[in-house]
Amino acid sequence: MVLEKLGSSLYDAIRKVIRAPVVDADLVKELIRDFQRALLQADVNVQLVMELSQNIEKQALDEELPPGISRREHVVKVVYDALTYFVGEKQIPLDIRPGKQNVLMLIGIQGSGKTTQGAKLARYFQKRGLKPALICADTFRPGAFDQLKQLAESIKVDFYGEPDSKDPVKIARNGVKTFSDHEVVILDTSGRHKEEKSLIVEMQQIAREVRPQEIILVLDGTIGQQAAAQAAAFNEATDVGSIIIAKLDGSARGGGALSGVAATGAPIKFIGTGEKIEDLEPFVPGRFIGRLLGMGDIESLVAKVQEAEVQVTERDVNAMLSGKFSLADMYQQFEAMRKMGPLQKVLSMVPGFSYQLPQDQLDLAEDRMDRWKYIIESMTPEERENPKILNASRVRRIARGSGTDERDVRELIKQYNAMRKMLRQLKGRRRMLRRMPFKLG
Ligand SMILES: Nc1nc2c(ncn2[C@@H]2O[C@H](COP(=O)(O)OP(=O)(O)O)[C@@H](O)[C@H]2O)c(=O)[nH]1
Ligand SMILES: [Mg+2]
Repeated sequence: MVLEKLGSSLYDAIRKVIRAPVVDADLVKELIRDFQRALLQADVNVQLVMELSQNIEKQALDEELPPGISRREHVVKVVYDALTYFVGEKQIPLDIRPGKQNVLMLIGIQGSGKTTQGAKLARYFQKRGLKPALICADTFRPGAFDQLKQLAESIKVDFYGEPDSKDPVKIARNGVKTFSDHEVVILDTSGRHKEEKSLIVEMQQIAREVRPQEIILVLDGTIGQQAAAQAAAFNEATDVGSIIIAKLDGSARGGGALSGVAATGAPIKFIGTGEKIEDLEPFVPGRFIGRLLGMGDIESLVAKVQEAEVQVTERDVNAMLSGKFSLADMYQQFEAMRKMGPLQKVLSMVPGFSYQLPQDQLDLAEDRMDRWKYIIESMTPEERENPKILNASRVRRIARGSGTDERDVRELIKQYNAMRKMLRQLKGRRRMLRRMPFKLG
């Protein structure tokens, strides 16, 4: 199977955006192609990939930028959202019914971290007031019994095993019976190698025997591209209910883990972040994506974009007042205004500035915003930046394109000129105010 490291190819794609001097439509399209390729190569469902990439393209290109946010930041945020959606929007807890016996069966290849995560899980639920127990059904690995027994003793969790038995199905059955009054019964199994037929059969027999509440696949977060194949093999043999990614401490980005998720469709519920028994954390999708993309500060970037989506910053108002005010800016201001209230309120955010705009102008702006938006949308970027070039034939074309009247288009231009003039006046007035030796209210 030809599988690329999903994580790293996505990372490369994102890097392109981060490094590019200009983020334009072409670059966004290229990014989306990279994104599709990466996901398809990881055997992600074609329909899901198409859905995701359509969303990304639509949002990255069509959505108006929140004030103060660059196209670049916006694109990163959109991709981030898509990936977050992909690994799950929020953390999904392990559903334990208190007061009842819940059997959790751990599967995964040898060395992936099953035994360690099993003990960590026991500790995790013990700290939350539940009664856990550990069962060693690994009769293959020498020392498996002692390893889990010692871990169980170190956290004072009840343990069951049969050191001399070679029958894991029987051990599992006896253990589950022994712990009938325990709430979280964690069953550790042998790993060996994923392609070993007898392992698969053994796993299926144990599952059939004890009917676990949930089968948890433990994946090694450092294995990269093998994760998808491994996860797929286990998922074919059993019903993988959730995933724990172990060894996500250190430098592992866990890109393979994402393909593991893709291969099984099962959610990641925990990550192992160290060898110690306390090193288990509920999986937080956002944090994982940040790590996957190799962007430590992605969460603050996302927070910044989210904030800007509902707030017009003082900087934007200043930029608007500084004279460079295009139709594109006007459009953006309309968008922002709708989200936060009237323009008067926007302007009132500028310190030391109190000027009442004529109310009829504000009303007019708000009433006709929708029509104006259609009109501006029908313009070329050049026309938006430099409305002076709007001659009669352009006005005709825009009116037709936006489903409005030529009169509406001319009215918009007139309104735009009026606003620009007004803003220039405000700017002069503000400068004057600043020169005053004392504050004028
Ligand atoms: N750094 C790190 N090492 C881990 C983690 N989980 C397990 N290990 C180590 O990985 C090795 C294999 O773990 P083990 O639980 O025995 O794997 P099993 O064969 O699947 O049961 C051991 O040396 C563990 O200490 C983890 O989250 N981080
Ligand atoms: Mg083990």
